[in-house]
Amino acid sequence: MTIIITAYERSPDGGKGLARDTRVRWALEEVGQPYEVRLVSFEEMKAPDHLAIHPFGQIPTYEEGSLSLFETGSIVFHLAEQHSGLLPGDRDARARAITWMFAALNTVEPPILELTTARIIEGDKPWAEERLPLVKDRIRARLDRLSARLGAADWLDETFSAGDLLMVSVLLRLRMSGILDEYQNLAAYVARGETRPAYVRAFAAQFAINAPSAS
Ligand code: GTB
Repeated sequence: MTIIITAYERSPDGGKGLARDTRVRWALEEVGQPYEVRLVSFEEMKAPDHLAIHPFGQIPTYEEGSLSLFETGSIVFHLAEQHSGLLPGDRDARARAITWMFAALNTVEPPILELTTARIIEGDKPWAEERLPLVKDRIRARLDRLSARLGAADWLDETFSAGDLLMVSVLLRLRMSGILDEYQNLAAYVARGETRPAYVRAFAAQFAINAPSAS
């Protein structure tokens, strides 16, 4: 069954791999599943055909025969359940890995997304400069705890899992801000994720479409 995902026709990040199709591509590469990509414009994302798959008109989506999914957490979880490589076999370790998936998306990602909102969407407001340090400190509050938990370990729970895939994907968004580099072990953790061959392939695939030089 051919797997088809959707991605931006041209991502606003110019190929930095920050749009959320990259984490789905990465998961597909980790579990060794070939896939095709349907590129969508901003107009197409809000058109009925796409809304039938993604009720909020976003990317990425995932199609596999009669199954359509949206939300990267759900897509990565589906892949991790269907194929080996992203969740441990041991029941308790598996539950902990799933817990880290939720922690990445529900606890760590929201304050990081606020930084984009504060900088880009609210950047021209008179109070924007005053708000920015508060937003950054809320991120640091999460990273302080995450850094303490990770310590000197390679991954969040012994072996690489879908929890790490999502956590690294979420943290990558922080690199440009300089906040990630305030935490040596988290910066090394993200770099470790980026050197995985599956990530390298996923990044290259999105870069081929989104790089400024791509036609
Ligand atoms: N919770 C959803 C999920 O995890 O799947 C969030 C999906 C989402 O926000 N998708 C974005 C989207 O479709 C694309 S990735 N936005 C259009 C809309 O909501 O109308 C977000 C994104 C965009 C651009 C950059 N960038 O340029 O750095 C980074 C991330």
